[in-house]
Amino acid sequence: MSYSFKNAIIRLPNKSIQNGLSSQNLHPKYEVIAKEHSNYIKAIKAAGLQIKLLESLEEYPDSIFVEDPALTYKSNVIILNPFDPSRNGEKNIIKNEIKHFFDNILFIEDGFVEGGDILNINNHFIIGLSNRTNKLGADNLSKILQSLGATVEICETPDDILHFKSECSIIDDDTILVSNKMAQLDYLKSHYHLIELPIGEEGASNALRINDKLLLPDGFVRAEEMLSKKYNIIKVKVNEIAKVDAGLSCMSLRW
Ligand code: CIR
Repeated sequence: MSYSFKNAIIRLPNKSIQNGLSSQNLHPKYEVIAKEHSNYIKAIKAAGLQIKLLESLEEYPDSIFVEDPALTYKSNVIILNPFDPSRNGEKNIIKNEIKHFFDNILFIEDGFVEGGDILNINNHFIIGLSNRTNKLGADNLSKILQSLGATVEICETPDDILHFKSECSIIDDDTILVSNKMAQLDYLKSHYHLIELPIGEEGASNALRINDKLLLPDGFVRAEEMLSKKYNIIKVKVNEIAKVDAGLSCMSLRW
């Protein structure tokens, strides 16, 4: 199952996060990020994962978002190629931190791909083309994943959504939680059961299913109402983290 995990890598927050990339030019406060991050760690532990904590990296403002420079699949780790120059160097650091946990390490050498654009459902991957992931990168990742036995579909990410997964998440084997914009994608509509969140609650669509728990961004009353009947929800506040366009999935790498 694509949400059955035992381990997670999480990077401790850095003070320079206040200068992280932000589409709205916002500057989150380190102290508030640190509090949200520490609650995030508690939630990941409550979902049953062993956590390997990585040292913070002041020279990379967005480096707590460890999902973007690497992808895990079975006993493999694929080092990706982040598009933004301020983030690209993260890949060389995480490579050395993560390689010991996997049998096989592979690399995207040409083209750009960020982990936020990769949705994994069992042995299938959807790669979203975005301002961060281009066709060359997606094609190269697709070749690697297929060589490992996976199937791949490449889709467009709707305009003005940073990453494909910014507004969708796997919450069951055949079920994807989506914002209204993501619900319009033909590929998703025709292949999966979609749970569409109301307009105004897009922020809840980057949820994180881990084992029998569903981590849900706090503050989305209707999303909670819709999901709490079926899912065992842990609410996690990410208001400050959202100022740098990030959410729950990007702060850990799971396997
Ligand atoms: C960035 O723009 O790269 C960071 N400020 C946010 C990255 C969020 N990553 C993700 O959703 N996978």
